Amino acid sequence: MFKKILIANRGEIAVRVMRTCREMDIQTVAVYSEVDAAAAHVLEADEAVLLGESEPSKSYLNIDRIIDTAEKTGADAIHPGYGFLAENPDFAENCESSGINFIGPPSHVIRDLGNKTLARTIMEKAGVPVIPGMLKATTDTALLCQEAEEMGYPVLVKAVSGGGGKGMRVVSAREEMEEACLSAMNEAKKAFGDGSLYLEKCLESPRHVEFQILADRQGNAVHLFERECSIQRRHQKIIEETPSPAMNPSLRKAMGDAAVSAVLASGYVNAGTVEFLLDRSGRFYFLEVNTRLQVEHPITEMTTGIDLVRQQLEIAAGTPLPFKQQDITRRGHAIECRIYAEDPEAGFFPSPGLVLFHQEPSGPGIRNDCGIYSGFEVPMEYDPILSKLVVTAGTREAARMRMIRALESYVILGIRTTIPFLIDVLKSPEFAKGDTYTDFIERHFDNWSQNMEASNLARIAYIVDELTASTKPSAGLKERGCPTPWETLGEWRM
Ligand code: MV4
Repeated sequence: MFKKILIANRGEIAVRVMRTCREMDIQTVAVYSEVDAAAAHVLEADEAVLLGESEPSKSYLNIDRIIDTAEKTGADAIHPGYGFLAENPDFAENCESSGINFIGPPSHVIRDLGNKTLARTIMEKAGVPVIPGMLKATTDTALLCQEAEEMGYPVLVKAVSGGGGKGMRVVSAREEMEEACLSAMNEAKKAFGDGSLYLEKCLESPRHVEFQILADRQGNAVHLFERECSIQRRHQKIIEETPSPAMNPSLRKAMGDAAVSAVLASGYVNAGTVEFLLDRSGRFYFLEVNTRLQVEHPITEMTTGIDLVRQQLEIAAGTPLPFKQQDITRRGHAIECRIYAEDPEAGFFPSPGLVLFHQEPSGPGIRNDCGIYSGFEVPMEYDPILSKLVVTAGTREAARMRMIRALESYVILGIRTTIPFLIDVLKSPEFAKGDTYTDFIERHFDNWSQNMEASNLARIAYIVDELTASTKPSAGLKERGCPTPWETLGEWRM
């Protein structure tokens, strides 16, 4: 096993990876940018190295600096987390040629699966159902228009190097096709340096169901069941759960088998996710493979009892998987809510800044993977995720009620968060029924605003707490350099 691992990431996911390292007696190296000098992942690590200025290209995306830091600190492996360099084949290749173990799949597999038409071809050959559409990408708009005629509208224009909805356009009629192609091409070129496009038949209001997989270097592969991730906004997931309310045993068996076939066909090694779309009639189609540990991995951990980071490290170190498919069982229901520093009343605009007060929920069946603390200043430079609140309970309804209770007792003051929005989604009759589709938020929560009474209660509680000079362990306002009400109110007292 590795002796020392560099975590090339920040925030909650870097902290998450370090916790497993500590349990396995592996030393950890954090890397950070100027603005992150006091970030949670820096405090959690055994040692920490400054990468450079705060903009991502100078810090968390700086391949040369990160490899150099791994060499200088004597780290024998790098865990990339998610985002940043996690699915960059050049980074993985650079690690390989520097003799540092990249904790993820081989670089050539990341590269193959990052090419969406090549991925579709691999899956079709392996007998995995793919969405009807093209297997070759092009920049020729005339060819794309001709293909669309044959396929019939509506079609989806997608970027071959895409993912996450960038360079993607729904086209419902011939008149819009050429313009959609040109704008998608432009966007894809800017985002991925490659404007090649292909077409798929457009599925209407599908569910997003994905399977967690693990594959070792010896050629064994298993799945750890599904996650339902349909509740999202502009391709950013908000709530995930497992099991999927849409699933039944025969569909689960068919999709699980397809996920394992996808893994074996692509030469995949390490932890990964096979994404599917499930249409209203119950047919499923391969969408893409995510070649990383996903944000929503904890719900799989909480229901299967398997530490996915530990499995990633064991696989990377060459250990064969310790279980076979039939050994993997799961229990109960888990839900994850992503808590962002965003203002849900202002179009989910980022809301970075000083966290005045942070108090996590606790109790049975609650886990909070968190990257902030009272007094931490959330920087504006990065993804504004603050924490991932995960609950488990025996049934979906018990998990839903537990999540509402946990969200209602979660206090984050000083910045706007998505907590009040999440509470209303969890309480909605549509969520309670399990009617979760990819257009759920647009359809039911397009113009949401908060019940003022609830929002003021939290603020009043905080002010009373400060005014009564409580003995809470976090530093008071004054210690943090803010004037207290006693200094600003003059001689006036309630
Ligand atoms: C689709 C689709 C419908 N039909 N492809 C969005 C992100 C990208 N990875 C693929 N996406 C979609 N592809 C076909 N042929 C609908 C989506 C989609 C979606 C997929 C997963 C989760 C949320 C989504 C939200 C809107 C659209």
